[in-house]
Order: sequence, then structure tokens, then C-alpha cells
Amino acid sequence: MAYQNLLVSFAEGIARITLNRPDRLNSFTAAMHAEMRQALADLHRRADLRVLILAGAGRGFCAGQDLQDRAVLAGAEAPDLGASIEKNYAPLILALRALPAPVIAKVNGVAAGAGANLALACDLVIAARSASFIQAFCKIGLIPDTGGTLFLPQLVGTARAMGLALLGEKLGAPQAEQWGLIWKCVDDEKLDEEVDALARHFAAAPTKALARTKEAIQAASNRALADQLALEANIQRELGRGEDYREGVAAFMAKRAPRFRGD
Ligand code: T3D
Repeated sequence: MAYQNLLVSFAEGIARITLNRPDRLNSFTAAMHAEMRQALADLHRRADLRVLILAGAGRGFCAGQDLQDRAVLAGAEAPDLGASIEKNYAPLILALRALPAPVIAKVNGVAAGAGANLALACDLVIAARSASFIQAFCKIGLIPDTGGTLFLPQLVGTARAMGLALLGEKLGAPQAEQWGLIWKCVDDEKLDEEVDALARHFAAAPTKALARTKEAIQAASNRALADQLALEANIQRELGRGEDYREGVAAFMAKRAPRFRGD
């Protein structure tokens, strides 16, 4: 497949997928989702996969859903966000988590909304010191999705998960590491080197044992993840029809502060 929104490569057991819409901070469109489905399906078929590196092109990792695709005129029909999650985001997370080889998120810059939770769905997150994580959903009248309602409390506990989700503030990579949200934060200029070294390590590791390790660790939360993804889709479907969501998206696109009514 010729990819328009991703850079995909494979060499010596190391797969690389780079989200490649840098002028929109690698935010997700339906086309990018379709390409991710294809790329991950191809990797699921490869017996020689030893590790996947998921990265973002340009200055950001991923800004979640492309909100340009969500801007609707007053009076026009609201998008069905539940359907979008069921078709795109939930299968993406499940396919990524089901890869037997380790998946490294290489977070070079901002990871926001679904982009943040996509990173958290990976097995190891290595972020540049200048990178950040933002549960941006509340800024546009939504809840954390893409598994965030499970990953956040699992990783940092309920108190911090609530703070991150309800405030939507930027969490810098050093604090994310301190809180246990991510595996490691490294100096910006060392990010490529560190991630490549880790990938080479995994490419020479006992892949089957690592796959079974992932299987065992994930087993306890697999059911919970499926349930949370379904719950997130249902709540997002409802919120996506609301005035506050419409206003949140309109305000983001117009680069102004939102005027939420609270309903
Ligand atoms: O809809 C569904 O299917 C349901 C599922 C939803 C999942 C979600 O992810 S909902 C959450 C969506 N994402 C966001 O709300 C984040 C929106 N982005 C931001 O808040 C900020 O861009 C960042 C905090 C991530 C970065 O800020 P900053 O100041 O570093 O960059 P910027 O200037 O805001 O963005 C740079 C450009 O990317 C800018 O375009 P311009 O002015 O240069 O032409 C900006 O509009 C564009 N951009 C950034 N994020 C998005 C985006 N364009 C479309 N969609 C985006 N999500």
C-alpha cells in the first residue's frame, strides 16, 4: 500500500510507523485511520516482527482527532463520535495492544487528546524532555477516549488521573516520568539514539517470551479495556451531539476561548 499519511518501514525485525501530517500535528483523519489499520494488519501477519516504533513527524507526536473534520455549521447535523470511536479509535488501540512484539512510543513533542492516549497504549513510552501530554478532551466538551479512562488511573492513580482529565493541563515529560505515566524522559537530542538502541535491544531479545509477558500483563485488564472503550464511545456519542462540543471545536478552529454553557 502507498501511504499518504504515514511513513512505514521494516528492517531487521524493527518496524517503524511515523504519523505524517506534521502541519496538523499529526492529528487523525479517517484516511490516516484506514492507513493505520492496514499498517498494523500487515505487522500482525509478519512472523519476523521483533519491535515496533510509533512516532510522529515534525514537532509533535499527535494532536488526536483532526478537529477541522469535526467543525460543523450551526444547525447542521452533529458527527456521530460514538461511531467514529467504534470504527477507528477502539480498533486502533486493540490492534496495537494485540501486537505480540514490544511497541515503543517515541514522543518527540506534544501528545494531545487521542494522541496522548495512543502513546499510553504502547508498551514503553520514551519522550523527549520538551514533549508534553495533554488530556485535551475537556477543552472541547468531551471525555478522555482511546482507552484513556483506563490507562490514566492504571498508570498514575485516580487522583492524578482526575486532575489530568478534568483540567486538561499540559503535563511535561519530566513530570510524566516522575508520575509513572511514561517509562522514560530523555534529552531531546538523545531521543533518536535512545529509541534506536532500545529497538535494537528488542530485535535481539527472546521475542516469544516478551510476547507472553505482554499477554500475561495485559490479561488482567483486557476485559476492562474493551468495556472502557465501549463506555467511552457511548458517552462521546452523547457529548458529540451537545452544544458545548460544537462550541469547543468552533473555538479551537477560530483560535479563541470557548464559551461553554455547561449543558
Ligand atoms: O471526533 C472523534 O472521532 C472522537 C474522538 C476524539 C478524539 C480526540 O482526540 S478529541 C481531542 C482532539 N484534540 C484536541 O483537542 C487538541 C487540539 N490541539 C491543541 O490543543 C493544540 O494544537 C496543542 C495543545 C496540541 C498544540 O498547541 P500548539 O500551540 O503547540 O500548536 P497549535 O498552533 O495549536 O497547532 C499547530 C497547527 O496544528 C495549527 O494549525 P495552523 O494555525 O498552523 O494552521 C492547529 O490548528 C493545528 N492543529 C493542532 N491540533 C489540531 C490541529 N488541527 C486539527 N485538529 C487538531 N486536533
